[in-house]
Amino acid sequence: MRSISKMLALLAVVCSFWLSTKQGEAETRFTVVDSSSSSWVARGYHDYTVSPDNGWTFTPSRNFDNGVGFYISGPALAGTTVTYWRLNFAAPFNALLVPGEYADFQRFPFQDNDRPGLEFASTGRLDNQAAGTFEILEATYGPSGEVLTFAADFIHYGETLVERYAIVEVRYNYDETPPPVEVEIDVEPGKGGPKPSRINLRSKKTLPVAILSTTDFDATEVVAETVLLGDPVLLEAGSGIAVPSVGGSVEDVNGDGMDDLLVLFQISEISGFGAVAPGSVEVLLIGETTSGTPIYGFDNVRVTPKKKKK
Ligand SMILES: [Ca+2]
Ligand SMILES: [Ca+2]
Repeated sequence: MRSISKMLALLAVVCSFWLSTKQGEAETRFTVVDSSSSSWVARGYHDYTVSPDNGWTFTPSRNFDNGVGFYISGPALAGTTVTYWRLNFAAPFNALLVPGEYADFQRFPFQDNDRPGLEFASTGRLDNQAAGTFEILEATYGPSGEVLTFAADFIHYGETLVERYAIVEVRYNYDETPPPVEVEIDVEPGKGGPKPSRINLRSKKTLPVAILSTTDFDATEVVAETVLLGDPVLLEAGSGIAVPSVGGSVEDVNGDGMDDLLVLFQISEISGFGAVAPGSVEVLLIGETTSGTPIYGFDNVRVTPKKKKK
């Protein structure tokens, strides 16, 4: 069993590794996916997106119904006249806004106590009444309740008329990458039993590593081309670089009736890039599934030749 503190240290390695490969994916934008020309607020805009990239400012706030508001302003895009959008979301009963679907809203702040509320306004325009549904994908808050990250999609019917529709998405510091999932891996499956498998750094062969399926996880969904392997200690120290797999195949390596993914690494590359070195006792494997979920797993190893004595 791995101790908690060691586990946390390893997780920190995984996370810093992920940040280094995934940074810059947090997204801030306001998009009118589509709207009808009779939508008073969205004005028939479609495929319309503003973001900090084109000089727009996103200012989140907390509204008096315990919900979340946004004031989004900037220079009008070519062919449009809007210089600000205003949004206010609220859950029924003044509850904290959390991820989920909020059907059948009314216009904020005039919604009934047991109904969700949404305000959707643009430069000089606001409907008297509104209907529709919004979905909160993410809402996270800081210590004083300030909005840290937020993502929502909604369909808005101006004056409650479905022909006056607008389909809108808002993202604020939102990172769509799902959190990493720990998976079970086995270096050189079937060899050495429960003992750590041996890696001979002088070998010209490939090193097979199995990513094992469980009832909760289908390893065959891992994309072999995304899989990297290295000693977490060396990766964190920056003295080694994780190496990519050179191929993968689907087979049930442990005979439990569930297909696993067997990925191969060129041992000469592992050695050449210092991904594993004499003295390594553990390897970290990372990768992604077809749906983009990051995965990681650890296995103990023994490495030969051993470190030279000084
Ligand atoms: Ca093994
Ligand atoms: Ca299996």
